[in-house]
Amino acid sequence: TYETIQFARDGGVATLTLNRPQVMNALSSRMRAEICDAVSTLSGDVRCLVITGAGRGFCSGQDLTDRAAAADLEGTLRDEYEPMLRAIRACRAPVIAAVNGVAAGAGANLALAADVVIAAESATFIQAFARIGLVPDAGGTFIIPRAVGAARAMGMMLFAEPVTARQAADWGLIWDVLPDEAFTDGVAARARRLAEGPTAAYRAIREAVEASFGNSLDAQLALEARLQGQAGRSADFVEGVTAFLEKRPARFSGQ
Ligand code: T3D
Repeated sequence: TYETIQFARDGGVATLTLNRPQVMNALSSRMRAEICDAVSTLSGDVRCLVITGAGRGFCSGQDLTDRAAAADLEGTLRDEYEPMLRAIRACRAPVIAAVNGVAAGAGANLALAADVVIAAESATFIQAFARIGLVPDAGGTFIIPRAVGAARAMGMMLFAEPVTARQAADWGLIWDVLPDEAFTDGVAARARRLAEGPTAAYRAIREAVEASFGNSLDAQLALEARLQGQAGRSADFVEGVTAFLEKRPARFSGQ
């Protein structure tokens, strides 16, 4: 059982809730280990993972209460943050970050590591690091410039001010914004939708998009051909085409 997160199942959807609301779900060492464990041991019948926060915040980043004296940040990143982020990027199921409130520092970048980010209208994203004399980490300097370009990435990182959910969506940093009152139901509907989808194809889509930033066109076309070869041999492709021809919704197994 977990101390710092809650983990719940509802059909094919698993929800991981960061659960230290008294500190805006700040990331402790224990929380990183628990996230890593929950994400990397997902059972095969989970077909969508939602990560969200308890209370009014999503995640305030590194727990600063144990950082007053100089700490081994390099070691913490390598041994604790990296495995957590890699576990999310390697998750068998598509990952939705449901950003219910402020996402600051590594908390923002944890959200941005998800496949799809959906934020409540009142949520904000803060690259808070420079406020305390640090450098954005947890993948932020990789993901953010690719998503929004260097000018906006630098502005976010140097000024370290809140970017609203609406602004983040307009910039292409996140996928969607929902009104606060429609957030829970809207996220649940989207999670169910992904949980009924072609899970293996979703993984291949993630692989292709991720690889695209480092690939030449030739290499990317070759990767697409290989991944499509795989998808073309899947049960879900047969079902997708059959359902289309029979004019009915597809019933994907995720295989
Ligand atoms: O290993 C390493 O250290 C390297 C890795 C670094 C990664 C990082 O993430 S560095 C960046 C760390 N995070 C921050 O700098 C953000 C700090 N928090 C804030 O700026 C603000 O709290 C928020 C913008 C997130 C929210 O502001 P607000 O006004 O809505 O709430 P609040 O009153 O500031 O926070 C509520 C409580 O949570 C408060 O405690 P209190 O006064 O009720 O007892 C606050 O101290 C606590 N809290 C918020 N963030 C953290 C925290 N406690 C510990 N660590 C936090 N990160």
